[in-house]
Amino acid sequence: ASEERSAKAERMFALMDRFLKNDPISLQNDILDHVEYTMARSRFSFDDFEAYQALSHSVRDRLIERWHDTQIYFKRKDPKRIYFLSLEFLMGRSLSNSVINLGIRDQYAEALSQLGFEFEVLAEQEGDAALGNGGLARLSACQMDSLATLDYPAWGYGLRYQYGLFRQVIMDGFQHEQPDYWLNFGNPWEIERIHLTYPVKFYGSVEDETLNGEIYKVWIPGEMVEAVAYDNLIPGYGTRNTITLRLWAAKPSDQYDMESYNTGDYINAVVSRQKAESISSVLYPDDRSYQGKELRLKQQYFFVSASVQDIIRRFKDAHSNFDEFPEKVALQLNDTHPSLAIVEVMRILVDEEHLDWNKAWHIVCQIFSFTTHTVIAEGLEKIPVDLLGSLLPRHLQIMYEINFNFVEELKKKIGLDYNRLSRMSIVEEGAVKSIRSANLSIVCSHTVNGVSRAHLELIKANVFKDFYELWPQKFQYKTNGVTQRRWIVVSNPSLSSLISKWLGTEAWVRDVELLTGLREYAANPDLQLEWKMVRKVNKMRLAEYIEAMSGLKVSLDAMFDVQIKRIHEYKRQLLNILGIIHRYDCIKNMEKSDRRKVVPRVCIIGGKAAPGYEIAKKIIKLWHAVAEKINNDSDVGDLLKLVFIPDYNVSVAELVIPGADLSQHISTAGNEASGTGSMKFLMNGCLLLATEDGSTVEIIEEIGVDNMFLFGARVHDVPVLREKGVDLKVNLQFARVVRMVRDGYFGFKDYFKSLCDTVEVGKDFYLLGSDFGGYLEAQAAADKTFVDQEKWTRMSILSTAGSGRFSSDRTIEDYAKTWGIEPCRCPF
Ligand code: 6GP
Repeated sequence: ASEERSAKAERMFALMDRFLKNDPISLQNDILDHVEYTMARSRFSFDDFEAYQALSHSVRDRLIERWHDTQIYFKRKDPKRIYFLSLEFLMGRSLSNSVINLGIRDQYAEALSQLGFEFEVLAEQEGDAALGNGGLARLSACQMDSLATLDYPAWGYGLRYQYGLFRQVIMDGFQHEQPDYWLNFGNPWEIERIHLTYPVKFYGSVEDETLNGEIYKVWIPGEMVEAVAYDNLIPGYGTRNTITLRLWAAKPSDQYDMESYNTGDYINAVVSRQKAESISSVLYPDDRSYQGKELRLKQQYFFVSASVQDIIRRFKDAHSNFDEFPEKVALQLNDTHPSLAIVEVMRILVDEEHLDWNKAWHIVCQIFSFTTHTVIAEGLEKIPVDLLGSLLPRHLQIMYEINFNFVEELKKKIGLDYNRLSRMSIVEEGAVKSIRSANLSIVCSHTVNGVSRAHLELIKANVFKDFYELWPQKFQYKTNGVTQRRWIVVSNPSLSSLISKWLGTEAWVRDVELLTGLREYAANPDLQLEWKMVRKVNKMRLAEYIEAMSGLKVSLDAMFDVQIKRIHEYKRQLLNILGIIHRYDCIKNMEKSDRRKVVPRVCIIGGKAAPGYEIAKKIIKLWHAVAEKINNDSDVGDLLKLVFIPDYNVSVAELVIPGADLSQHISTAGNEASGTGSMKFLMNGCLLLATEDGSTVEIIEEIGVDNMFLFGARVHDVPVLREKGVDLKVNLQFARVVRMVRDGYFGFKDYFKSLCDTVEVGKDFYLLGSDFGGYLEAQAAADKTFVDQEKWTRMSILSTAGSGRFSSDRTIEDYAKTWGIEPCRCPF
């Protein structure tokens, strides 16, 4: 038998003695083969979409080769692995990013052009994978790119939602939501692993079982579903390493439910079985409020349980002693959403692997690291105990036991300070008894990370003060970053070539600190000229998009002023609108001869409001109402134009960011945990108009306060200003613009009333009134600088030059130390 096996193996190796080739002819053959055999279209007749699909499959084949090699190499080397658990990943499109990371973009472009296709046109066929809401989810995607590029042995784990983030449609200026059934046309970027499944249990009861004289807890589930793995391959840049993002989909379980139905209602029995799939059907579109919904809790446990089972299975393939677990496994909790993983590991170690409690607890305490992405206590998750007890009865028992031990220890340290004990308890007693996911995560993790230095200071002083005082060494920060591969190389190829030309190397794509080398040429007229050309072409691209989308023609000489992000009161899109109304008002009241001095602006905004967030939806409507008036005012013409970019997502960002002159990051100080949009603009040489909030504090350190337009209250001013309020008599400009909206100058008087109320004296929680003056001054400074194009371009070059620290490569290097992992580079 063994002879037979080795003969077979040899035959296999003989067949697989080559890798796929990347010369244009081989690429063409592969693409056409996929047209014919995968798409089942004739190679003599296929359209752009089919060409895109075939192209993707040929790229995927190349990814698979590297992925296999990487996985085999990891298995052989058996390094400590990092498992990144996140309920959301905003991956966007895969095609361009993959071919750039594989280093075969030009070969593909050539191959396609000989077939009569254009790479860019085909790339536009791809839809976005929008399995996330906003900053947190896009950060996860950037970090996956860096983990692969830096050769870390990493796995991402998440949920394969059938419906991603809703599509935003604007009708009469109002937001409507449409389902994003993104898998409709198939997804060539994922690999379905039909045999890689785990059972996930829900409901039921817990019973005692005696085994060899010991009593163990056994969970008898009331429902069981199957988790099926879908692997998405994440290639590194400049390395063979290709890692896995494993997303789980829910399927009805065969193990549990295969007994025949004898109810006579066969059809309904099958239909109700099918309901299992609903667990992974839809992403919750609300990024900051926790609603205590059963389906959400099911989603969290479903993905966590499958992931933990997979991780333990992989560990047991190579090890038999759980003492080695912390040497081989690190788990990262991306916010509190995956915090049930802690309890799931405890449950498996104690109930299934039969480790004693203390030993299991000792292991758990060494493997988890937790990152929080918010600043406000109201944003923290709380799971009602009743809900948890019914859905996951054994987990509730384990949480109680962890909490009991924790509180006992705590009493020894701080005494019987009942207020503090009750604040720190994992269990919140109150009208609705709940589990505080954040407290659970802090108690059980070895590290608690903030996402910027300012964010860490805030959580130390506010939401997690008690814990910080108890365990100061646990609290750290890892400033967020974004990947320069997607946010410069993919989205702004001309800037990318220009940078490489002036630095004399492409090495910055892996070693982004090299961008500082641009500083010495910031005033060089030749670079300035080329820089301006590149920026102009990008503006042209954006202007074409705007015209195609809205019919509006915008002038390329105008300053393109952009604010794109989720719509939130704290992000103050309303401040932006009120500033525009003020600008409009000034233009209208100006002598005609003075209008020549006005710097023309195209104000662009984009972003989604959570479907149930009324005020955010009113902000969107106000933008449209103001745009309607201004854009149709012939008196104003090109001096001021307003554009709303609907359905803002990753691929739209890739188009908008390179074309922006100015971008706004104007949250009330103390509210934006970090902010990552600003980093993308910075890399692309867009100037920032910003408040000193979140990561902006660190951006100032890198590029200098003179290279941006800063304004507004600082964190420590905020409580004072809230207390004091602004006197609207003093702040006449603000009072006037709010009054214009209130009085129905833009129509919809009744509808906008509640929106205007949010900024009335005494209620203006986000301090639009007190920051208004500073905001207008910063805008005026931007206008003044824009007239001096030499200065503007120098500032723009210096922005890119100073953006290196905000690469997710640096973020991941920071995390790697915390996780205790080392690179594991697959040899070529
Ligand atoms: C966001 C933060 O608001 C943003 O400031 C930060 O840059 C980003 O996370 C990444 O750390 N938070 C979320 O998206 C969120 O859902 C619960 O927080």
